[in-house]
Amino acid sequence: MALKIYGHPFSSYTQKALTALYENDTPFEFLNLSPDNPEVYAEFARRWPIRKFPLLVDGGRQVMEATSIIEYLAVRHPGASRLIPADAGTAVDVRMLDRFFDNYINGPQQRIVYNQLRPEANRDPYGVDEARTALETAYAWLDRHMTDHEWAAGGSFSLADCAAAPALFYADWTHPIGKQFPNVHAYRARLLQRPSFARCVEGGRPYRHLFPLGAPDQD
Ligand SMILES: N[C@@H](CCC(=O)N[C@@H](CS)C(=O)NCC(=O)O)C(=O)O
Repeated sequence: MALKIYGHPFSSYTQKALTALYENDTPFEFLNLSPDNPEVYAEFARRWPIRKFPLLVDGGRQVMEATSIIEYLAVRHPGASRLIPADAGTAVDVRMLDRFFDNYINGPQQRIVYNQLRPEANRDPYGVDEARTALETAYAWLDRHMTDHEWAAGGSFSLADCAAAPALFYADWTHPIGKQFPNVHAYRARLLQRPSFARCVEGGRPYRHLFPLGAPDQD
C-alpha cells in the first residue's frame, strides 16, 4: 500500500516532508488539502484534529509533525540519502539544527504571515516586531554557524536541511535576509539548487498568489 501524505504544495512544513521523500525517490500518494478537495480535508481533520499538516499515513500507522515523518521514513522506508546520520552523536547535531530552523526561523516567519491573514483590527504589530527581531537574531547566529558548513550539520544533506530549505525560502520573503549575512544567502541558494527542494519550489509555484505579504519577484 502506497504511503499517503496529506498536505499542501505551498506549505513550508509539507515541503519539508516532501524534500525527504524526493531525496530518496520514495513513492507516495499526495492528498492535496486544497479547498477544491473538501472531502480530503474532512478525512485529514478526522485523522488529526489539530489540523496541522503534513500528515503521513502508512497503512494502519499515521505520523504527525514533519520532523517525525522524516524520522519515520528513515526507520521504515530508508533510502540512499541518510537524512538521520548513523552516528548517534552526529544525529544529535542534526536534530538540534532541525529544532533551530523550526523554532527560530520558521516559527517567527509563520507568526508574521499568520498575523497578516488576520482581520486588520485583530493584528498584532508588537508581536510582528518581536518576530522580526527574533529572525534578525537567528540570521546572525546562522551566518556565523555556516562559515564552516556546507550543510547545516553532519557534513551531508540531512533532516536539518529539509527543515532549513522551506524555512529560509519563505523567511527571506517575509523578512529579507540582509546583505550582512552572506553565508545565509549562499546556504539558501544551495538549498534552492538541491533537486529535491527545487521540485518543491516548482510544486508550490502555482500558489504564490496565496502568499499574504505578496510573493516577491524572485526565486
Ligand atoms: N509543528 C508542525 C507545524 C505544521 C504547520 O505549521 N503546518 C501549517 C502549514 S505550513 C499548517 O498546518 N497550517 C494550517 C493551519 O494552521 O490551520 C510540523 O512540524 O509539522
